Amino acid sequence: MAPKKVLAVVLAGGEGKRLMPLTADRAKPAVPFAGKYRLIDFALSNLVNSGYLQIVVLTQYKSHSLDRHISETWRLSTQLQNYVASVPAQQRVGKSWFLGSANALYQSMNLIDDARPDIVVVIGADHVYRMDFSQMVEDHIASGAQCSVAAVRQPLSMADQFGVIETSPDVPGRIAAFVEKPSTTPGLPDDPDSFLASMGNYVFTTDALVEALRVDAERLITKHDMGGDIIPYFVERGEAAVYDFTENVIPGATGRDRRYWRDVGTLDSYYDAHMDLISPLPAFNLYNLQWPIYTRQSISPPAKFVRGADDEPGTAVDSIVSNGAVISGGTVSGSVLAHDVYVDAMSTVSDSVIMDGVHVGERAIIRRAIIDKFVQVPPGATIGVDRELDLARGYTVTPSGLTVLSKGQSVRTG
Ligand code: ADQ
Repeated sequence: MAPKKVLAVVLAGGEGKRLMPLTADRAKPAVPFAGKYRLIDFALSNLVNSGYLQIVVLTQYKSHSLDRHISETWRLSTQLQNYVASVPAQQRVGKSWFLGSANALYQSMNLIDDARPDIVVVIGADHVYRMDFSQMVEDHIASGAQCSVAAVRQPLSMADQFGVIETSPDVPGRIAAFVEKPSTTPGLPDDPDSFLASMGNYVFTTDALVEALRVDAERLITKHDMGGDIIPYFVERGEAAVYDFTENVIPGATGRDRRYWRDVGTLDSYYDAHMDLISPLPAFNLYNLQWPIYTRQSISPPAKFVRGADDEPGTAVDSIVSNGAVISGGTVSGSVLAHDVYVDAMSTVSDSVIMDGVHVGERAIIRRAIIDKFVQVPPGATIGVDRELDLARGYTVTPSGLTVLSKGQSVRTG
């Protein structure tokens, strides 16, 4: 059988309200992650490592830093007709911007017409994981379905954040019911505390997808949403199959890392995903170079650890420290430091995510915090030490007690 031609579409236009203030100034897929990446690097690396090199990224909301990152980082060989193209909303169909994720695809139908693929792989851009999509495509073709939905088990308490899949008792692998973000759902027969969640990654047979988008566009009652409208359309017709993520095999992935998938749509899950990186045997292994995660190469010099003004050594333990960081005295623990972070003498940074260019002044204390780029923490300042004080100073404090500072936010002392 001739190999199928595959076009990959990355949905990257969502607003990411639950990641505010990190998304105040950038699209969610452009949010920095793990010191040197942007969230979209995981989706794009997975596609490229799967062998899919014709990729369009549909953008809309505050897409400048996302577009810049894609054009600077993701240049594939155009001579071989390979590309990662960032495509903004263009009002090609009527005068509206993208009304939902399905409408983003509908308005971008010209890209499908141009590429003439047999199969369209549609994925989100806000998850941390490794996945070989070619295995899902093979499964899709073998199943005879028109649409396949990648699925992973999640705890029952999270049903309201995901599409919930019920499989058919009669036809193995078929989806019998799909409900987008229900308030509750029953547990699985063999695992009553879990349900089967859609990962927001889909494989479609091209003609069927085009028809589904056309039908959706003409409907009066629709949110033009992939999870809310397009997947239920295929399920109602008995044409949707489930793809079990735990069957996916990644070279070099072992232990817990083999099944790692995390939605980083909230500040707490974004923080937790960072903490998953830093233990000696991490839940997610960035160091598996058999399935590399690609990103932009920085020109920053190597990280440096030196004695501070008090002659005490600068240290970092159970932490990731990126290029350009200088730990000049001070103690860093359980944290992820991005490029060009400066930590001054007698300060402590613990259990925190610190982004590019942040300067931590002498004797400052930072605990359980996410600090966006270029924040200058003055000497003696505290962040994450006193919840009421943090709120009074205008910082974001999550229900679980994380303190979050936005890009360049000014920090007051006293
Ligand atoms: P959500 O992630 O909540 O749930 P959504 O907000 O539509 O769904 O985002 C999905 C992807 O589409 C994201 O990458 C987002 O950036 C993008 N997107 C959203 N609106 C867009 C628009 N107008 N234009 C372009 N891109 C847009 C989805 C599924 C669930 C599934 C979870 C898994 O709907 O069924 O369980 O993903 O996290």
